[in-house]
Amino acid sequence: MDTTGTFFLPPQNSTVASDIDFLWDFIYWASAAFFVILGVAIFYFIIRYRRRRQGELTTGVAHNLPLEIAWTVIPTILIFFVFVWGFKGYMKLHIAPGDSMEVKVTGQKWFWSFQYPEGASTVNELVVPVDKPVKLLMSSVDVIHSFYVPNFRVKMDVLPNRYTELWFEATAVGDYDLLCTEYCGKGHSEMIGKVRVLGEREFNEWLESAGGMGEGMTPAEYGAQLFKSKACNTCHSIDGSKVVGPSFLNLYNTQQMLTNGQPVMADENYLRESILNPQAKLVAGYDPVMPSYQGVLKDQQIDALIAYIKSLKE
Ligand code: HEC
Ligand SMILES: [Cu+2]
Repeated sequence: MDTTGTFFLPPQNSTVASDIDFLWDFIYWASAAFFVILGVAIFYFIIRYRRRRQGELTTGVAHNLPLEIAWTVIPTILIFFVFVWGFKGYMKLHIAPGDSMEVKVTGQKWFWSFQYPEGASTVNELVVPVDKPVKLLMSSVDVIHSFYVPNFRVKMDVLPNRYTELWFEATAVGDYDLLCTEYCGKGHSEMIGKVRVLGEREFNEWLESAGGMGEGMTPAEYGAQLFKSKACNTCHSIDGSKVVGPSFLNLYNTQQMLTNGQPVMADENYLRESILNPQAKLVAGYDPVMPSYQGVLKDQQIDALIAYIKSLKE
């Protein structure tokens, strides 16, 4: 893929950019070529067939079938090519691949905000992984805005009371301009954001550390929410009653008896290990049925669950 900018636009950094530029260039150069051909022909005819003498008559040619056919068929073929190529590109641009990552975009006077399904949220900075399709579900809370990333060659209006969609797949790591291209009031020209494309690993690290998870909550409150949303509550109680697994009430910093007869202190490291590798230390009197949450919970979520367990004291 070409990574140098064109005369009109910055480098192509998405999977659709080269197709779009190709069609644009085709229309541009076809127009330029016909402009020159027609201009030259007009001047040639003006001079060649000018009236030289008083009373001179123009030649009697009124019709030329081959010429008529040529200037009907050639433009038709060109326009048909533009239509087919354009329609293919239109479909590609408007149907996001099924495995797209989805981000909710909100346009507002005069900034952009982004909400990730994992809970993170950012303002004026859309962080995405490279080489992965990203689908944006967009709406506005006030007037019409328009989401435009020149490097990706994608643009879509963002409307109040309705969702619009846009997708792209970035092909290079880097920071790209994000502009509002619908005049939306006095701060319109300040409505500038950035798309930050990261490598897959860096993106996952970013997502993990993005302060958005459990935003506005204390770690223990966020942990209480995860206790339900991650289904810990199907096997653990918080009122001291024994269910499938031990209760979390008064668990922190107490001695637990393991199946191998060894006592263990339920400190932070033990709680962490119990969540990531439950079979490593089995609590006496229980079956080894707890699933591992390795790869399911992010570090920050494990911290929140531990904070929640610590808060369950009588
Ligand atoms: C399918 C049932 C089940 C689910 C779901 C489950 N656990 Fe467990 N858990 C158990 C059982 C059974 C034990 C005791 C045996 C053992 O140590 O693995 C246990 C043990 C534990 C322990 C050690 C308790 C102690 O008394 O020492 C912790 C901490 C724990 N689970 C946390 C969690 C968290 C956090 C979640 C949710 C993210 C969760 N569990 C989901 C069944 C479950
Ligand atoms: Cu705007």
